[in-house]
Amino acid sequence: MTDIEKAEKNYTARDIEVLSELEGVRKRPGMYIGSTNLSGLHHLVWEIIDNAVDEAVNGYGNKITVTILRDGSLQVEDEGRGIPVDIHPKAKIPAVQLIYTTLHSGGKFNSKNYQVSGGLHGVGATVTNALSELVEVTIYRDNKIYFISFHNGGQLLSPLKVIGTTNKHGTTVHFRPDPTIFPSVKFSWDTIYNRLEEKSYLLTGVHFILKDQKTGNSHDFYTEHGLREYVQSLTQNKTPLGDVIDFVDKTNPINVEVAMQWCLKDYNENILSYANDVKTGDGGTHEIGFKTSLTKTLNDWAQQNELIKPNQTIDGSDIREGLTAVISVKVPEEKLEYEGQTKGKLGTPEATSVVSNALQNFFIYYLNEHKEFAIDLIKKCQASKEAREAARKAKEAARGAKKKVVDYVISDKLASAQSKDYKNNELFIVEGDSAGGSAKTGRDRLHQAILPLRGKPLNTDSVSMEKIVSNAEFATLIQTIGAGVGADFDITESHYGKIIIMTDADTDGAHIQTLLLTFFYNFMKPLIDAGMIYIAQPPLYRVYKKSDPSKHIYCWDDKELEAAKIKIGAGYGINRYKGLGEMNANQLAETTMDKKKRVLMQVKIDDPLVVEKRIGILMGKDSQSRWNWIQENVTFNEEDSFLSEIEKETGK
Ligand code: 28F
Repeated sequence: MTDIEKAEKNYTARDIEVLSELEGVRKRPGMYIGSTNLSGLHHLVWEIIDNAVDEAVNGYGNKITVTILRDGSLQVEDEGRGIPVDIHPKAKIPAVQLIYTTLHSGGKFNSKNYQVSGGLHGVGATVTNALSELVEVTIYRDNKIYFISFHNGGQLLSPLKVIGTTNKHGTTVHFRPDPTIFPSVKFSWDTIYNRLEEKSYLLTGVHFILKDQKTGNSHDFYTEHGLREYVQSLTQNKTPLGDVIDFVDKTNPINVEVAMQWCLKDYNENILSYANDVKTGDGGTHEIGFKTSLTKTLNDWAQQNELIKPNQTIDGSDIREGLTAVISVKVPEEKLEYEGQTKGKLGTPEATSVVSNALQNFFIYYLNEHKEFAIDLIKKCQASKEAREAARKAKEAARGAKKKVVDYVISDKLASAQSKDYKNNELFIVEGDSAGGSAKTGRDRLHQAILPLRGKPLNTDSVSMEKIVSNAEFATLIQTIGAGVGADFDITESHYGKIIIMTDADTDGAHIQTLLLTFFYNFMKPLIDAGMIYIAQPPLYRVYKKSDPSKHIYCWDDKELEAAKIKIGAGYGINRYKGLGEMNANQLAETTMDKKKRVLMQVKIDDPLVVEKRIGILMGKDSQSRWNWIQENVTFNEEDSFLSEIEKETGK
């Protein structure tokens, strides 16, 4: 029998089955990690961290260290029991090899080893392995150091072996994502930093340490009072009404922990929820229990204490306006259910009543113990109701009697879209009159409206609603969008399906973008949540044939510039666009507005904690903390001080 025949014979059915499972993950990575962009790349990290977190949640180890190594690969270490290494009776391979090469082997289905686990139910390790070009697992248990490694998408490289003795216990996983799967394999310090910060709020008493070998940076996240500190960090730049209210209720197999705080001059409701330390961004049964119980409890208390008339009620949306709350439930494995495909929405039915009762019991007690606060809170809710009604009346009035005046204000600036098909209409907010003029000329008149902004809009962070609506630029913008503002904002009334911010690609333009985004975040946040806010990306360069300028290529970055020079060949010229005004109407339309050719960046909130803090620091009144943040996070280069003019290079 030849060597090849021998090798083939060795391939047991099992190996082929393992191959196909790993192959399956590599063929459709999106099914497991959502995408292969940077967010998908970091899912590999979350899976490994979640396995380490599961071990700590169950009481084994209180230190998890994440290191970005010099070569860009990543390492996660925990001080748990160490992944089991015993030979699995059926599969005839060590447990760790099973966990890293088969999809449904995590063993986390049976709750004997785990009370709660938030990961992809044990498939996380295999997914990370399948999508990595190298995975090395070092296990410290039973006074021995075990080592096993995989490469090329999860193929066994070095079978499990003992490489030393130790009195430590825990698991270390080092992995390098596969560059043939991920366009970028560059881990982001900020992304991992924010995730570990969030984990440390959810898991008190555990040190989450992040290190970067290249920069020498390191940070240790540790909280004693979890969610209370989480809410404090979310409201640090706001005007709090009362203290953070928090409680834990473990009287039920489903454990509940809530922290919440109301703030004034905040028109959003900021409710975050988690199930087994994994964010449930689409809410679910625990959030429903929280919201219904909060409304019922406050109304009952207000009635009992005769702070509202018998037939009067306080509206849930008025109660939740200005509320920052974090809800965290721990659901035993066998009760854990999700709605829909993602794990973003908790489906466990009894979580509703468990959270509802837990909140009601505590909140009634708290209100009785803090009558002053309760009265202020009810006043705040009534003020919210009045503000909402005032804003609605203003909107009705604007539509009614004073129609001409308002239309005059708008028409003076706005070049409106002819179509009434609001969903397909787009509003371009353009910096400056010259660009505004070109945009009006070059636009698709049926679906595209242009609102030129004169100068810099007002910084609206932590200013009152009155100041906003009396500011000409924002009053026009609010009327133009037509969906109200703040508490009265109703996204279904928006006159546009897309709102596109189009500014120069310079520091002034960037500043205007942040001022507009701050306004939308504070007063029309549903537009951001619905993904309706975009930033136009005008080209940076135009490379053209000097002898025949009709031959030209637009470029959006330096890589495209180099490619365009080659494509146009000898005798090329380059325009460097410093501002929209340097493009004529049809260049602007062709490159930045035409649906078929333009590049738009959609504004999304990946991490509410980051946005909340970032806006507070960058746009708030405390210039010292802004200065500190810029010192720590912004690297200025000479390019910023003078925008280098690209000379009209003669083609080489
Ligand atoms: C850096 C990443 O993955 N840590 C882990 C353990 C510990 C156990 C375990 C993991 C499969 C069948 C349960 C040990 N001793 N860090 C990690 N630490 N997995 S992953 O068990 C998986 C078993 O059921 C462990 C006793 N019970 C569980």
